[in-house]
Amino acid sequence: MFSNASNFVQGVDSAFLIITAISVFFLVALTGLMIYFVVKYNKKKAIPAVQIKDNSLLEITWIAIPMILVLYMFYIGWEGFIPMRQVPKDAMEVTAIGSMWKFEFEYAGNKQSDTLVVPIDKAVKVNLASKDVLHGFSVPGFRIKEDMVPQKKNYTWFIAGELGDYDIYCTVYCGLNHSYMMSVIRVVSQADYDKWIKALPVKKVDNNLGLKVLEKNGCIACHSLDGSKLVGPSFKGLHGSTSEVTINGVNTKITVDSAYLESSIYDPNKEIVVGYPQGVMKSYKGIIQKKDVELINEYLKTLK
Ligand SMILES: [Cu+2]
Repeated sequence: MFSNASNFVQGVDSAFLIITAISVFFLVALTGLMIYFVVKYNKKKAIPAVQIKDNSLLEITWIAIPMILVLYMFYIGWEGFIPMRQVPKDAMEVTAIGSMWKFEFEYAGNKQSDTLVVPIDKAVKVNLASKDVLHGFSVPGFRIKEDMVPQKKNYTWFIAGELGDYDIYCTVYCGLNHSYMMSVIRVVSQADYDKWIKALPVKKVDNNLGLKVLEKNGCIACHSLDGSKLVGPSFKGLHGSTSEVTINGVNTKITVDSAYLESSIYDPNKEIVVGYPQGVMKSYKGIIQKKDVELINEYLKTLK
């Protein structure tokens, strides 16, 4: 009756079905009774109203039955939820990192992938982290959903029971391109997984200090490193390029050099690149030190 996509499908779906069935029963019963009384006690029939004295049996019944029902609904939810927080000791660990606006997955041995590939029938613990703002890690096919919170450790886990691809969505509104923040869990056989992980290249460790400053201050949430246009101009090829900026309402062509970049970090609204809105970026005076601005400049020179 239930899909075998993950070990949580049965618990979540049965709780959902039972709660839906109880709700539908009461919807039909209460609506039916309401219509019956409207007809039966219609004013045109002029049945005189009678005062009713308290009825203990009736009162106990209408308190006890709903109480048992809501406690039961709590219980089946609780029973389905508790295993989601209890990761088996032999689970394989992967770290999922959310950032504006993509998911990345880090495997042991400093390997990284955009798709979460996992072996079938094996417990997988997914450590959840965020580089910038709140993101969500939701896999509807597996019935799991957890937040990725900056500066906080969170996790989820599952055992995939069927081969195939399952969508991952970010379920926390995280800015402009939130709706594009998706990825896939690919469930493969253990042999295919071993082959895949072996072929996955080891991530190059980027020791560039300037990049670290940009990451730490959240700069690359708005300025891409690959040339794509986000909230602000991309950093790619920026250093040394010619740019048209608006200064006090007048458009001027300037060369992007270290001095211009420093002024853009400390006084971002003085010169606005044509085509971008005014007042979006705050000043980083007192937040990014001068020596760090120099590191940024050194890094941007390499980003051709
Ligand atoms: Cu997101």
